[in-house]
Amino acid sequence: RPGKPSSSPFCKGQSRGGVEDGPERIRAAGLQRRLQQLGCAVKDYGNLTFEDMSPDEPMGLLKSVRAVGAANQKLSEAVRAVKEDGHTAVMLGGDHSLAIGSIHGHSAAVGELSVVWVDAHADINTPLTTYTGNIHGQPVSYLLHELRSKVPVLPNFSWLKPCVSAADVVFIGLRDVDPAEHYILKMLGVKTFSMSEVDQLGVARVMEETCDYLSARGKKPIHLSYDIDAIDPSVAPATGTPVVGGLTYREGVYITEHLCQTGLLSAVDLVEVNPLRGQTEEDVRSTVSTAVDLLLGCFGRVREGNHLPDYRLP
Ligand code: DIR
Ligand code: MN
Ligand code: MN
Ligand code: MN
Repeated sequence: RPGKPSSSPFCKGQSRGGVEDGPERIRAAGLQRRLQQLGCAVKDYGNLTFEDMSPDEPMGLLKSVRAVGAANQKLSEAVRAVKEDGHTAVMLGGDHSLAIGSIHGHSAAVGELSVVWVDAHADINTPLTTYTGNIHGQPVSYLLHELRSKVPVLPNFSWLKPCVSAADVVFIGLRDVDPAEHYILKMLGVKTFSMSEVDQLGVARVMEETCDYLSARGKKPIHLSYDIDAIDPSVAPATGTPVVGGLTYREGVYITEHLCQTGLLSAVDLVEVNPLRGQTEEDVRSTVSTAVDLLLGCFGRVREGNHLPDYRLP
């Protein structure tokens, strides 16, 4: 299974520095070697570099619009190229505004997608409903056909056309949803499994229902957009907007194992690892190590153990 990490050290979709250092920490934890041990052919496309867009004056509340738009245009092209080469794309962030380019590029290469969004937050504010102005709280609204008329054209975003249908998206792990976001989710009838449903159903049933729901509309390639803040801050504290009451390590990994088994996982984002937000080095290590394990789960690592097909006893 070829896996192709590329990374996007980009932080301007939110206001806390440090998240641009996530990719290097995830690499340093041995992601490439450990994917190779699973039998994956891995190519690291390296870090994308982003031009300075200053002055990038706020538009109303919206921060760093031009930088976010330009970065996502570049990322979209990069992900599209990886997919057109026939590989599974891995995008290491960086903040979650990067899902705009990642999902757009993925869809440009393969067509209609199913999107599984694992996050404490719904990231579906529009430029008009946001009260933080951070675009990492908005990427889903930019991508949905149904919200086209609710998202004004912004500078450096004219390349972006909505490419995902609301019925092809499932959210898992929600526990911090703004009123306008909740209204949008209900209005569009988006499938969500908040932490309440994870508690009620258990993660196994959540994943079964997720896959049944998505496959009822046809087996489309799956884009997994994984925000590390979906995981409980006791395990993954080094992130910009931690929220108590999150997924356990085991629930978090189970999601990736189940999606891997569908054979449809086509691209993965792993975002919002922020080494500067840990109180201690152990906080950062635990967060990064969880991120690596989530990615390994996406590429076939199972907890019962793995061996390569050509393994022989000595
Ligand atoms: C909030 C927080 N809903 C916002 N969102 C976050 O800024 O729109 N997303 N932290 O990751
Ligand atoms: Mn997010
Ligand atoms: Mn989040
Ligand atoms: Mn399934």
